[in-house]
Amino acid sequence: MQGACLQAPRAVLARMGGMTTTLALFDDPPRQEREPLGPGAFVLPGFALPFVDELLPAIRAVEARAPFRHLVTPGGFTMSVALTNCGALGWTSDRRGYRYSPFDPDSGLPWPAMPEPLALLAREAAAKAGFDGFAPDACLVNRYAPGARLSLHQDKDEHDYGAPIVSVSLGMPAVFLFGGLARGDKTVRVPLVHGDVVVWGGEDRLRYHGVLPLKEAPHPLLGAQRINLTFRKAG
Ligand code: MD3
Ligand code: FE
Repeated sequence: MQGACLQAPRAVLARMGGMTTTLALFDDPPRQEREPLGPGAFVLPGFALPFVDELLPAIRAVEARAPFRHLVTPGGFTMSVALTNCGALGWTSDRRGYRYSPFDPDSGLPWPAMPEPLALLAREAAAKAGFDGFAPDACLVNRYAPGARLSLHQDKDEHDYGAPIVSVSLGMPAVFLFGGLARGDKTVRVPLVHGDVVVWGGEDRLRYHGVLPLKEAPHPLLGAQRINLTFRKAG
């Protein structure tokens, strides 16, 4: 729903003829088209909603060729988030390290091509946040079941930090943690719902970030899961 909101419902004070009355609002106030999180980071609430009918079948087609898997980190931990990729490059991890590769290590085949509706959404969202000409070569697809989380990290396996990252949230809501350039910096919590897009670039590109453990709150279209697409210029 386009009018869904970041803030909790709240009471609003209205002045009527010298009297102040409290109106309990049942609807959340409308969110702005573009909410800055930092000098180069913007939430675009509901920006992906007009694309969803095309995104879901495209994601299912990717998943059919490159199934979701739980990667192992170099430290030996199995990630609670399941991942697949599409595009020329895909991100993978094993005991040897993290890397982008043109091949799916499970099948030995190239990753599925980036479906056109996904590439178009990424390009339009980046432009809306002031990054014209974004041409991603990698799309990581993360799938969260209830309880899955992503601990605080930086995205620095890409070659060109000049390009932004575009993130699309689908399905169950999540609370995103947005930190600073050092791991210990304070974090702000950003609730993200189905259809929200976030664009991170410029001086915010290397900020630490993570996702709190997902609460069980089944979504009408996607059930008990959250899917996050992140578009990157990796090569
Ligand atoms: C902030 N995924 O896959 S994308 C990831 O919801 C990842 O699945 C999260 O972090 C998810 O690496 C959130 C949001 C994101 C991506 C890149 C960033 C936030 C960022 C780079 C700088 C600052
Ligand atoms: Fe990340």
